[in-house]
Amino acid sequence: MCDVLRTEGLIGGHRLLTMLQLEEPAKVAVRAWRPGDTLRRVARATLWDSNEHTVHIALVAVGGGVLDVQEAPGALASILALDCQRARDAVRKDERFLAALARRGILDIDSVHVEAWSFGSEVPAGIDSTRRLVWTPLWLRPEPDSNVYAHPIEGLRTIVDLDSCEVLRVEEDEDPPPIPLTPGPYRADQTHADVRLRDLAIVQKDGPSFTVDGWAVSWERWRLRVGFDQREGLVLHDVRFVDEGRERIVAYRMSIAELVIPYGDRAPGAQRKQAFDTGEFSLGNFTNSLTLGCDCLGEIVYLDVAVADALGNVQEIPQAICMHEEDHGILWKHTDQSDHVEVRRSRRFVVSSIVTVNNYEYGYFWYLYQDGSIEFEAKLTGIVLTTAGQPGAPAPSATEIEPGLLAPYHQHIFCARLDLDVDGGPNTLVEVDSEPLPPGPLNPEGSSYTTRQTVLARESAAQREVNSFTGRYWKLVNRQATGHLGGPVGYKLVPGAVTWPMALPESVIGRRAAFMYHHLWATPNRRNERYPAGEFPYQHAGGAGLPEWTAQDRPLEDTDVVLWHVFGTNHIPRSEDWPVMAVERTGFMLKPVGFFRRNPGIEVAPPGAHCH
Ligand SMILES: [Cu+2]
Repeated sequence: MCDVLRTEGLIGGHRLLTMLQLEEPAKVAVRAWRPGDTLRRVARATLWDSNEHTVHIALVAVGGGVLDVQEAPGALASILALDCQRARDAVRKDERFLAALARRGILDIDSVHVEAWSFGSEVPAGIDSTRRLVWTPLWLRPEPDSNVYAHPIEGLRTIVDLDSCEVLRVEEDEDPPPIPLTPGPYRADQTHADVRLRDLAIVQKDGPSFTVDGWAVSWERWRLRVGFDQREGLVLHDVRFVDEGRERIVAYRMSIAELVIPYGDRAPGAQRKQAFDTGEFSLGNFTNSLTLGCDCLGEIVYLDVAVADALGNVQEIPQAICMHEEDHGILWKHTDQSDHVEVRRSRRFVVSSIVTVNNYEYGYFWYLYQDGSIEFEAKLTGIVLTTAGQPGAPAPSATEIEPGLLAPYHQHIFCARLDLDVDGGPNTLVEVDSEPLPPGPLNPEGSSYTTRQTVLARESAAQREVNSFTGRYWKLVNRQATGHLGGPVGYKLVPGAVTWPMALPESVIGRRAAFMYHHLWATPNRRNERYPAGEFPYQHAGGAGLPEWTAQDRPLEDTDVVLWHVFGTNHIPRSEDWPVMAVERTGFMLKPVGFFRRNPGIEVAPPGAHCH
């Protein structure tokens, strides 16, 4: 693929490959496919010309030639590893920067950790706003194995043009706080951690209960295809459940389409901390190679993935996706009046991957359950971002975690793109609230309540927030497929930990990530509507993506509905998040509602010999 792009002169020199993705075929073509049919496989290459400042999208037939090249007017490419490297190299050689470090007594540039961060969209006066920029927060590395985040160098940063590699500004504040030199070690050889437990072995003497054929996975009654994308990372496709011998479709494609981290502190330069880890950094690039016994325990099957770099070199990431089974407590239990006990263990199937984006790790974990439920859980770990302040001074938007070492308040806001096809579709979106019946004949005792079900018939009506007072959930129903009592079959989206954006809607990040201001959006499925902040969020002023599409207010009833669920955490750091934070979780569940005749877990056999 990359060879074709190179031969055609589309990559090489100042022509860079920003991303190589599968151009997924139209759903109708996939649905019509039968074994033996050929379906043309096409790759989608996003190209950046750093001389011309243009983005082009090239479609390339797998094993064939270039099919199409189109310019994306006004777009800026996302940030590339090559960009970051060149920007850091330029900074490290800049005389003004070196002089500023020397004024702080730092003479060894190798002791300085420079990061290249996306810029937001607020370009300082005097800099051409059409340039593609990064800024560079700094940390000190006093020893080769130091935790650099313990030692932020506050009050000094640079702005670099990613394409010309010019250092455009060296920003230096007067009277900066001292560099904290408080400890931050977390490596075992530094901490000598010695709290130990006895061995815990996961033994599946007969092997795992799932089979893998390429990317197709079959476990228990679930059938699915696992996928990977350079931008979104882990993706699930074509998720089905075998019900009474019939494969029933639940989801066509599910991914985390955006992850944005707005910071809430006011240190100089802090207004730029609003990274779109998916849309600006292409999260899939940072996928870890996982290790058995550490990242994943038990009988593991791994999938390898590959990403292409800016020059079209393919880099394989072995063991990038982990698949395994977990015991998950009990699935159900009942002891009856005669003391007869029925109990079932719950086993869940886990597909996961972990990325490292600078200081943070994100684990994406999808779980399939034996009662027909699906869960997504993000696991947030790694090291909190740090800044420096005067020890003990008031810090209204940060936690002082060591004297003078500040962890600013911030939010991790995810947006899942859930292309569900409940029982094959078409689907209709319904909001369900529980509420007391009005006092009077309908509710004489005052304790009766009911559910109010509202069809969210258009895009404008489908921009919703959670409501824990009414136990609100949303369900996608298929009105053409009726369950055994005649009602439409459905799956419901059950929100878990959600947050609310603290940035004001009129702020830079409020405009750029306007999708944050609803927990639920719904759109009719369009192949080119893939990311909630738009296709090209890099330095984009905002308005693209969900706000733009849904302004059409398209009808949603009995159509191919895509749900966009916004969730995440508001991270007010604790001293216990330091020096590395224990996993924090956020996510959601999808549960069948009227989809099955009864609890699918009833078909699960008892535990057998182990139960005594
Ligand atoms: Cu955090």
